[in-house]
Amino acid sequence: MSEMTALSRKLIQTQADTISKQVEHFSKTEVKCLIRHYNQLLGQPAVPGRAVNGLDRGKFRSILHNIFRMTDDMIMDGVFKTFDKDNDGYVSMKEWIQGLSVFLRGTLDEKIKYCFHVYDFNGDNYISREEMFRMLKNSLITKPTEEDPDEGIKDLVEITLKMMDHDHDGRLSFADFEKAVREENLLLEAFGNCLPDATSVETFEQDVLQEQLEQ
Ligand SMILES: [Ca+2]
Ligand SMILES: [Ca+2]
Repeated sequence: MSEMTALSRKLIQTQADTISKQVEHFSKTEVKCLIRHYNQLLGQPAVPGRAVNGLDRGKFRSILHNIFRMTDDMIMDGVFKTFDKDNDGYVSMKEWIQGLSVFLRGTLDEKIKYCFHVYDFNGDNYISREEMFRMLKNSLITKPTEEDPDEGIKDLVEITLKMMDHDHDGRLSFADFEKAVREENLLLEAFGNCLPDATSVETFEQDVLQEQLEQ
């Protein structure tokens, strides 16, 4: 074992000690696997003192696309914003692992908060008619033969509001969203897929989190 390897092992150990206290659902060993994987994704070791900011939007999107098979750019931007908690334009190691804990193993409560945040694009704590319209328009394939495809989407927004807007103020608060999803879990991803499908979660768990078994 070279000195460098011993040093980087020590560093990962220290990082894992800190991060595993700040995230739910992962053991310290799993956090170590996630750190190694994050370093691979980043393409260079995240050494303290060196200016490595994290995954930028472009890199983050291609990871979501390649690993979690997401395709919707608008939703992926919302996912980026949700992972990048301190809003510095980069997903740091800690932000990545915290985000993954909801992504891969989140409880329904955590997923409701996460999805609401993804869908609230301007961060004003409401999902507005305009935000719903943009997301639904973006995720639905409208037939080119339709005279005014926007009309159908507007109708869909109104139907959605009728279902989910419990206090009737024409927008969805977190309380509205939470109540609706608790009554009908399928509404969790009502405005677009922002969580990975079961198969890619399973593949990720096998490829990344069970890596230690071979070492
Ligand atoms: Ca950040
Ligand atoms: Ca909003």
